[in-house]
Formats: sequence, structure tokens, C-alpha cells
Amino acid sequence: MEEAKKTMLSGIKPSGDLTLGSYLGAIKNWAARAEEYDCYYFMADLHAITVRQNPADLRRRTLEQLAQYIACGLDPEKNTLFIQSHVHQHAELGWVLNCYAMFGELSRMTQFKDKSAKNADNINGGLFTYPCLMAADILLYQPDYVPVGDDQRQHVELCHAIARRFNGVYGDVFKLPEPYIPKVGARIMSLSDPTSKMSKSEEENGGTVLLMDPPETIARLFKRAVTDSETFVHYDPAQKPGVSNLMTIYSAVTGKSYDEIEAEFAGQGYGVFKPAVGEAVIETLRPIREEASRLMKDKAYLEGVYRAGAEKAGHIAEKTLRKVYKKVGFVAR
Ligand code: ATP
Ligand code: LTN
Repeated sequence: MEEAKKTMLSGIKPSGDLTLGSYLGAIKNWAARAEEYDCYYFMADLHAITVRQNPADLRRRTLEQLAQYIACGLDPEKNTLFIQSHVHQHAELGWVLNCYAMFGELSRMTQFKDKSAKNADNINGGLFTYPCLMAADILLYQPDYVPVGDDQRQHVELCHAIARRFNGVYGDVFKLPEPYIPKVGARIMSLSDPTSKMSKSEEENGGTVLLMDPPETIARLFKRAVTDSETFVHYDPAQKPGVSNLMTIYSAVTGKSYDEIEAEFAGQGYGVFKPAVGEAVIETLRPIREEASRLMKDKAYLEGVYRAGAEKAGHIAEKTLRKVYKKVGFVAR
């Protein structure tokens, strides 16, 4: 008998344009596993509004993100692709899980502390309870794995804690998911400040490569990437964070090991190394950019994809939500 496929699920907020970091840390893994697993991927628009968004930009970016998911290799025939706000069960289960997450554990979340520091004038309740909605996103679909970058590990762990607490009271309702984090590329750093994470909301400072950046821009960003005062290519994240980050990027896009990269550039300075990394990234992103631009022109196709996705996702989500409502003691409608 054929074994049931394992399930994977993940999402990204359309709060900015997708970056090389989100591609190498998350999406690349999604696409690589699309055949083996039953996969659910969504645009986390509910999460995006925890930081103030311009409505027109949010709408446009949500569709662009869908086009980019598909261009990265997620075939809508094989993966369920949807918009988070289209599946109302996310917000509903999110509320229930709010009541099973503790103030103390939510206060300890690194992302909450970072975003609060950066948006001091808008430290809203949604930003604080963000991980409860994320736990709902995950638990509705009972996935085995949640493919994310290293920065989301803490949120997946909190989801685990919430699920365990809930199961402790009501029996085995939720399956406990595991984060699925790549060995190389789980934390791509900014090209202009290799001590901070490459991020879509800090695009202006020249440290972020966007999935849709044209080749000239990518070449320029890599030529200007911050390195160190030495001249040799060697992997040492503590002493040589800039060069090590470039090696990680090069390794993630070419599949070469750090030893192979050191050998390839032995005796050559950063003047050769930096443009070579840029070139490798350009070639990796070229087909994605071209396909995403083509898809963006076909709004009817994208609409068909997200509608079908919400339909399928809603069906699964509803089953879990019914079970939860029954367990906690709500009267059936
Ligand atoms: P924001 O700046 O708005 O918080 P972000 O650029 O950090 O956004 P997310 O939407 O939070 O990106 O992340 C999308 C996915 O990509 C997540 O799974 C996250 O872990 C991963 N990711 C984001 N940035 C990186 C990075 N620099 N390196 C590796 N993975 C990353
Ligand atoms: N918090 C994630 C985005 C996200 C997510 C999820 C990831 C929202 N819901 C469910 C995995 C599973 C982020 O900031 N990148």
C-alpha cells in the first residue's frame, strides 16, 4: 500500500519584495521537496499588517509573491498556493490559540523585540500575538515539517509549546510540527552589514538583493559588498563575516563546499571573488525573474491559482477547526 505523503507548510508576509535571503533560507527548500510532500504555501497578508502597510502596495505584492512562488518552481498543480486572508479559519483558530499562549512566552520572542524596537510608534497587539496566528497557520494543516529560515525557529518552537499545551488538556488534537531549516543558507546576512540579517524591510541600505533585481543591480550590490582588510577567501564567520556570508551565498547557489570555494579562489583577491558570487546569483535568479514577470501579466491565471488554493486549503482547515471548537466546548452550529 502506498504510504500517505508527509505534509509541508510555510508562508511569507507580503510586507516587502522577496529577497535572496528568503529564497535561499526558505523557498528553495519548498521547491526542492514539492514532489515528495503534500505542500501548502501561502502569502501571509494577515501577518503583514502587524506593521503598517500601504493598501495598494500590499495588494500588488501579494499577487507578485504568488507569481514569484510559482516562478521559483512551485507548480500550482502539485502545491496548494493560497492567500492567508482567504481562508478565514486562520484568524479563527488564531483567536483560540491566543488563549493558550502565555504572556511571558510571547514577550520572549526575538522578532517581537526587534520589530517593537523598529516600530516604536506602533507596538500593536497583533505584533505581540503574531506567533499565535502563525501557530494556527501551521496547526490547521497538521504538517510534519515547516520549512523556514533560522530566524523563524523560535516561532515554530512556540507553536510546538502551544500545541503540546492544548493536547495536554484535550487529548491528541494537534500533530507536533518540526522546523525544516537548510544546512547552508539558513541565515543570509546583509551585504552592507554582515552582522545583521538580510531583510526585505531594510532594502534601502544596499545590503539586500531582491529576487526581481535586474542583473546590473545585483552585480553592483556584490561589487560593493562589505568584506575585510585581508585579501584571501576563507570561511571564518567570527573574524571574516562578510567574506563568509558571500561564501555561504556562493555555496548555496552552486552546491560547492567551503573547501572547494577556498581552492577555487586561492591566490585571487576579493576583486575576482565578489563579482564571481554576483554572477552566480544573477544566473540563479534570471529564470525566476523572467518567469515571474511573465506570470504577473496574466492576472486571470493567478486568480485561478489562488482561488483553487483557498478552496482546497479551506476544506482541510475547516476539519481541524471543527474538531478544536468541539474540544473546547463550543455548541455546534
Ligand atoms: P521582514 O523584514 O518584513 O521581517 P524578512 O525579509 O525577514 O521580512 P520574512 O518574510 O520574515 O522575511 O521571511 C520569509 C522566509 O524567509 C522565512 O522563512 C525566513 O526565515 C526566511 N528568511 C528571511 N530572511 C532570511 C535570510 N536573510 N536568510 C535566510 N532565510 C531568511
Ligand atoms: N512568521 C513568518 C511568516 C509566517 C509563517 C507562517 C512561516 C507566517 N505564518 C506559518 C511558516 C509557517 C515570517 O516572518 N517569515
